[in-house]
Amino acid sequence: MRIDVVSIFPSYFDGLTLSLLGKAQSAGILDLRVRDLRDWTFDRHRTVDDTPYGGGAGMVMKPEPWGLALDELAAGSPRPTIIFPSPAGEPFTQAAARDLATRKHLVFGCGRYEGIDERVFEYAQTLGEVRLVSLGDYVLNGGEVAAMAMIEAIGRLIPGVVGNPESLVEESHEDGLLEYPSYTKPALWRERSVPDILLSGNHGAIATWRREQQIERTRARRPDLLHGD
Ligand code: 6GU
Repeated sequence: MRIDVVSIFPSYFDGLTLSLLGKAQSAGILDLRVRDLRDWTFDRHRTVDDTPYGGGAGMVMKPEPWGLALDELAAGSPRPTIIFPSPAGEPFTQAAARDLATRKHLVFGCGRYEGIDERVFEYAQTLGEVRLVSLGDYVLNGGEVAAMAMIEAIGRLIPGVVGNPESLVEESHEDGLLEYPSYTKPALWRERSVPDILLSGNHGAIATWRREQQIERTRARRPDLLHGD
């Protein structure tokens, strides 16, 4: 998979060279390219923002650098998926990550300030499938941290990135429930013991207990997941 990122703070993404996604890049499974939006500006100050038409607080990202960036990154790619992280977008979920992990080419456009000129989103639809995607109901200063979270969630679902594919199955959200609790040695630690059932060797009973734990935790912490609301 190829992933292009456009940002005015490309060094945010340095962390993605670490760990699993770094290995995936060295192995040629993931081709991640981070670009500075200012590379598509031509004035002395490399200006990417301007005041909003109609007035109001803050600044808006100018359309011209975005248009040139998207033209260059989409060139030769048959309709890439173009993702703009935005608190006004659709929710990013594990199902969305699974879907996006099947794409050949993703482009992340990271906005800052009060956002990007609305015409950029319209224009981007002429080049690919455009998605505005939100991490949740809170506000970040820009799309960078959100894009990194999405790239990590998507990247680990690309076949070959996570060494043992079974470890992808029994995780929170993969089956619509939160994950069951995990324990390791020692069996007694600071007067706290591991649940007896896990030491019983009865794999059927362990599977049943884990499922009960998943349901109980989901009821307590995320009842919305059980009721479909
Ligand atoms: Cl995707 N972007 C920004 N700027 N803030 C957010 C977000 C995204 N998701 C939640 N808050």
